[in-house]
Amino acid sequence: MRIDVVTIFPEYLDPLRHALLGKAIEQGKLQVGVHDLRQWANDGHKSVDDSPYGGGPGMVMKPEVWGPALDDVAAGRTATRELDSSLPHLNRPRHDEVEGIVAQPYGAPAQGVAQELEENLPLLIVPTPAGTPFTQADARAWSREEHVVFACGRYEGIDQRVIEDAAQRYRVREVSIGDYVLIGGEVAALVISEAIVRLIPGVLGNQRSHEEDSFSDGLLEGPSYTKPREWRGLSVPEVLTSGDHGRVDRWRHEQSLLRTAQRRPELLESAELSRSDREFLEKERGGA
Ligand code: 6GU
Repeated sequence: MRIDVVTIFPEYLDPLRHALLGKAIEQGKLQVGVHDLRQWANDGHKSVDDSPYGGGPGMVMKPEVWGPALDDVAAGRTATRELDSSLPHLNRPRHDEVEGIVAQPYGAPAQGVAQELEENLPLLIVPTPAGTPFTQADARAWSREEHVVFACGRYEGIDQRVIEDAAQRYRVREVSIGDYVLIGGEVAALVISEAIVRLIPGVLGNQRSHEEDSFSDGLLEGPSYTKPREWRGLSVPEVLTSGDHGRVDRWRHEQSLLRTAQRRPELLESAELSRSDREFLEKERGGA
């Protein structure tokens, strides 16, 4: 996967080099480019925003700056700094060299079925509090993308024609990471990148830990414990030290149900609950 981020705060994206994402870069599973939007500014002041038509507070980001930026990034015409991993370089071959994968140009081919054209386009993610909610299902789907581009605007937004026009070169998604307002899309781009990259096969290393993630089955994960068995007068639940795997699995599932009912009751409506799950919750609700 390749991730490009266009932003007026490139340093804000430095965490992409660390920890899990840095490891993915080392493994050749991820390339990251961060691009300063001001490179595409076309006046002496390098201005990227202007006052909104129709009046009102704040500033709106200019189409004449964003348009060429997104054109260049879609076409791979960027001379900006590649983010290297912060981990020591391992000098491993990249996976596309090992597996003989040929790089695909992202420009529109001369012919082809409309749907195929659509499928070859890179994904443009525009973080905005006015977007559709970003979910684990999105993270799963996007972890299979070849080229993901983030357009980070300030919260007052980017001129909407930029988003409309970008649909000629990208599949465009305007998404929100929650019901609160951030100053700009940068932190959201970090959040979404981490959620996606950890699902690229081989990056997290442990398939089972994906399957047990909160949300994978529509429920929250229950509590976890490690040694020592007694700590500050608190004991680890007895079942976990019983060695009875069947009992452990059942207990963990019940803890998921209880926690979800308590903290995110709306999730239970769309979760696939068995008859015994429903009976368990009914009994708990009754305070039995
Ligand atoms: Cl994706 N962007 C911004 N700027 N603010 C947000 C957000 C995104 N999601 C919630 N608040």
